[in-house]
Amino acid sequence: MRYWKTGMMALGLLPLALSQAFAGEAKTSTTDPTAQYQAAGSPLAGVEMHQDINPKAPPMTKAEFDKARNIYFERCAGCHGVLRKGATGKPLTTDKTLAAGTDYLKVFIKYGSPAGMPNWGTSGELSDDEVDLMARYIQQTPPQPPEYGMKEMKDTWKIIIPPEKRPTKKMNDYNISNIFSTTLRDTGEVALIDGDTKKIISVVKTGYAVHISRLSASGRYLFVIGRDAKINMIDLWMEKPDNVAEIRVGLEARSVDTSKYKGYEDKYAIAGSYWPPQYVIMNGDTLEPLKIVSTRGLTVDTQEYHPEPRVASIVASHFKPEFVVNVKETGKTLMVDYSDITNLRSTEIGSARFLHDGGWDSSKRYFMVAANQSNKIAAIDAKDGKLAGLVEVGKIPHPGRGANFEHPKYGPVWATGHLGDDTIAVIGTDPKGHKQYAWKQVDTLKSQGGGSLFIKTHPKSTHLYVDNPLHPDPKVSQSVAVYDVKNLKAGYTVLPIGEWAGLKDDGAKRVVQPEYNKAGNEVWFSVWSAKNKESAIVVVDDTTLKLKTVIRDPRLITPTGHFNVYNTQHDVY
Ligand code: DHE
Repeated sequence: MRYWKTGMMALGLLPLALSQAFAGEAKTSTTDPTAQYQAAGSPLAGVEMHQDINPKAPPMTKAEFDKARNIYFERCAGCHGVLRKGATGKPLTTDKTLAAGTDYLKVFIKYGSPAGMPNWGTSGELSDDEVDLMARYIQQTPPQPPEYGMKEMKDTWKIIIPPEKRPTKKMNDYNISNIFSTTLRDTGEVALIDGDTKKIISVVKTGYAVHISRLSASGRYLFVIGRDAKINMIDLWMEKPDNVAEIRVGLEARSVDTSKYKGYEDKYAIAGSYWPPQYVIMNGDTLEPLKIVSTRGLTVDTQEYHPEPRVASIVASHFKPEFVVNVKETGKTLMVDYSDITNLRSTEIGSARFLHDGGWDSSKRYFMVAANQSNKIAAIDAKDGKLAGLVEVGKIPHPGRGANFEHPKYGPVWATGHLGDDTIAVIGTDPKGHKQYAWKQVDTLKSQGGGSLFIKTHPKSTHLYVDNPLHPDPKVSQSVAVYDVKNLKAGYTVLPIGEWAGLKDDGAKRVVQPEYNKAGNEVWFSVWSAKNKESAIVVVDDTTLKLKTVIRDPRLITPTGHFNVYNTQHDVY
């Protein structure tokens, strides 16, 4: 609060036009959930980039420039974009920054802004010298990371075990449909955990700051993608499941999936990248890159060119041989028909900017995707290839894949929590049986608070779990709220998952991502602390809501997401 006042007093001394160019309505600090979420480091920090000299900008030595570039990609690029054209944060192009000048920019960086810019200086994250450095850096022409095409992909592509040398049947005794792939974020690995015995089967090396795991249609191959755009393909049939192929599809990425339509099972894989902004279709059993498509183009609303529209979530349609590719900055969903990749056809469905994460409704016909900074959920009809609805929800929806359940009054519904407020939006998804409620927010539940990332239920369960890992109060971030979907009015019960983990360390113990086992009677949570602190996985009995097991192991470093093979393979949530 004190910082806010000081910052605003300082901003108040600045020319009105300039403060308006950067201003907005709400204050953010570096501890705010949204700032924490989006300001994760980008692997582009270490990449050599082309640099133009800008004679109008304040001078910088090469060493200063390189240091500032690193800081920019570690703290700023997530919101302002690689080319600084603006993403969820304001544009920082030189026409704006040179006009603002060093002194103005320093105040801005140090104290933050009402529009959501964190207070990097007063929070202690950047020293005064670093604030000065960054103020000068953003007046330089943005350095451009290199493009990354077929040659670069092929140079990194490795078939570790060719398809003909792989097992012809399952060579282990694991119940592979109940294996969990747990992201070990900061070690660049996944832990494959036996869901029946709760023992770690193996820890497999993957990309940097590994992000998500997805399954092939058959459930045999596990695909893992790191933020450095490295994809690892793991064969679960091997005696000890391990990597059989790998590739780097770009310089920074978040999403991967595989073809699921009848007749195309395990045939193709697809990955989308943040940089360069493009997606690539690959061979499903070798990861050989086949077709790269750029996503640069025009925004859905003002229809202006955006040079850096990042590829966010991707899912495989169950209705057609299509991938559903969500492009963040342009606000467009591309239905990419993979039945003929030489003559690739794609239907472009416009909804709202900043498409991010999402999941299917219970019929798997409608993909519900969050346009996060637009505070909307778009319902994409995968059967008719069009926008079915665009629903206004709370502040910064973040569903993960969301939660489907039968509402006593509104019929089949899908729900999302929010990063920016304490609500859960419940949306009607049944245009046939409950037409008047379809694509409307029919109910709002109160949650423990903002900073929620994932919400989950299961067709066999009547419970709905909502995490809050980015809430500033540890009591909230270290616990989870559970609702009874048959009696939503009763509110929620809080499960102290962090405490149940029984860790001696004073780590952050952020409780993240509920994930059911195959049977739908257990729920797994990561208790996520820093790299140098102990973390754990807590398993809850879904019937009694009591602690079932804690998985503790020195190899479980920074566990975040976990993906049950069966539920991920079949989109059960
Ligand atoms: Fe994620 C999904 C992007 C930060 C854990 N994350 C996704 C998806 C995208 C995305 C586009 C959807 C993929 C899909 O379905 O194909 N995530 C981003 C970011 O850009 C962001 C904000 C910042 C960053 O620099 O990466 C970000 N994400 C995080 C985290 O800090 C989380 C909590 C911890 C971590 O491991 O990094 C995190 N994201 C996850 C998880 C999923 C995910 C667990 C998959 C959810 C699911 O149920 O499928």
